[in-house]
Amino acid sequence: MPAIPTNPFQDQRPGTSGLRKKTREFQQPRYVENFVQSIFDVLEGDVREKTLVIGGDGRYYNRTAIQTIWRIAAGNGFGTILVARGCILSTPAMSAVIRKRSALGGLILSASHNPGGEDGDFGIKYNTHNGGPAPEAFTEKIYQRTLTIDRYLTVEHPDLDLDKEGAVTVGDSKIIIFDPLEDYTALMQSLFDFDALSEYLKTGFRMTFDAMHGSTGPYAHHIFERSLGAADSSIVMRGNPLEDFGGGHPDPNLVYAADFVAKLNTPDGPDFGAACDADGDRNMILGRNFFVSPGDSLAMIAEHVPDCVPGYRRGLMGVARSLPTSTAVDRVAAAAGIKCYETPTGWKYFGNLLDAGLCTLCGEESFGTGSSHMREKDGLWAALCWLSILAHTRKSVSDVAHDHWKKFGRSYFQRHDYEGLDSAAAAKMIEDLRAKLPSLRDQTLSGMLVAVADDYCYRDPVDQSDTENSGIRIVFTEGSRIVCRLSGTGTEGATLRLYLERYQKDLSDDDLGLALSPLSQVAHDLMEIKRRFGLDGPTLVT
Ligand code: G16
Repeated sequence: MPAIPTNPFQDQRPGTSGLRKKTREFQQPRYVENFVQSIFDVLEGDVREKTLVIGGDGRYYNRTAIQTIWRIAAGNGFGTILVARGCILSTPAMSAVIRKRSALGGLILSASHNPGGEDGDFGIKYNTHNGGPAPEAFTEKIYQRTLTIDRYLTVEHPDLDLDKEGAVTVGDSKIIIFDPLEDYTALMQSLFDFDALSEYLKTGFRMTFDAMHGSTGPYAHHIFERSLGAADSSIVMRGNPLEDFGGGHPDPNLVYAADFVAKLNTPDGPDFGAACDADGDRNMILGRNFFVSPGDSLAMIAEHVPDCVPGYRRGLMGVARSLPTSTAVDRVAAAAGIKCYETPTGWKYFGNLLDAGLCTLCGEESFGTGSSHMREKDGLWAALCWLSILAHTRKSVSDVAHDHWKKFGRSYFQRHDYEGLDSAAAAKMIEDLRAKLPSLRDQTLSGMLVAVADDYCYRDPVDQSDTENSGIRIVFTEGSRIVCRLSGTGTEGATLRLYLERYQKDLSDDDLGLALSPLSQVAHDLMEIKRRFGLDGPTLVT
């Protein structure tokens, strides 16, 4: 196999979820080759009998990179290389395929919810044998290898037709272009009662799904229209994958999916709406004139799925959420007598808990929800969970939420993002806040008594590994919290994420912004955001 000499790049350290950069950085000669070869160099054991899966979210440069990557995989001698037809494989579908076909791992080409195109973002993420994102220790090994790499292995072969299913043998490798919908759909059919959902969709109930021109469009058409037989063929909006996502920002939240939200916010709008990001792992849940915040969605799914979804009839083993995610699910866990784990940000931290059978459901404030059915968050699965809840209870989305709040109380929650900050100044702000933490304990801030002020350290209950500095938290005695950290997925400057939560046991219809303004003010003052960056408020609120 030809070994092509190369020189290392210094900037290939993976972040929260793989290596994400501007597309143009990935377009540099040997940039993709170096990173992919570094992954293969740190894999343990012989890959000749092993299977590798390759797919992406359909963004610009996917096809070019995939033609490069299958050749490097063949150059490294993988026995079987599975490439998704049309290069489209959502992140959850990748997880399903790896698990079902016992593959060694998979490469997902995506920058998730970040915009695509030549001036947009690109990314490569490696998922391991359990179908989940490579853990921190593994990504660090990859990074170390990128710093010393001096050659990559490849094969000489013309481009493959990536749109036609079939198989070709190159050297010792069999390359198979496969149907990306099959394994994922079968997995959903094994969990949900498709007959009941199909009946419900015939009762006049109206739903809509926004694929934001990312990878979930083909899955949504297949599942909602072909498998569930939804009569309304306009259920799926923006269902055709586009390399630039139609110029949009494929992030399903109130800001970037505003036109979708508007569709639900009309008197005769659909009863239920769900949207997914480009690679299909994030989701947003809406009712008519009603937004379900991600932490609430996790809690409500946890409350209902044992009754409403056949795949969870045996109950939940436990639940898990990342530190910044609202504590709503903690109360459902307490009522059910199961444990709730609090992890650092990043789906990779749920992997051990799920593998060890310690938890069944997990979720994050960043619009991610998932379960033990795979090792990624799964947007369409979340939509099917909600559809099942609505079909089973015959309630509206708003009634499901209000009934939940009546029973458990409500966590008012918002994330405030301050984007495009100078990286050094943002790091200094975090450092200064960290230094202040010991003096905050037992202090009263804006009438609230501080119970905990620290930088969260997580000890994985399975392998006992420690993850330090995973988010500064200031917790008040009455249950309110301020959590802050810098984003690990951005590609330009730094983004400060400020997570605000206020718990109220007795339901009131307080305005969300008003309910959280004392916390936001405390955070602003403590961090001196105005003095440091001249900003009066966040650039994005979700
Ligand atoms: C990734 C991770 C998530 C994480 C999110 C936010 O999501 O998979 O676990 O919550 O990033 O990360 P940050 O706050 O560091 O930007 P995705 O959907 O981008 O892959």
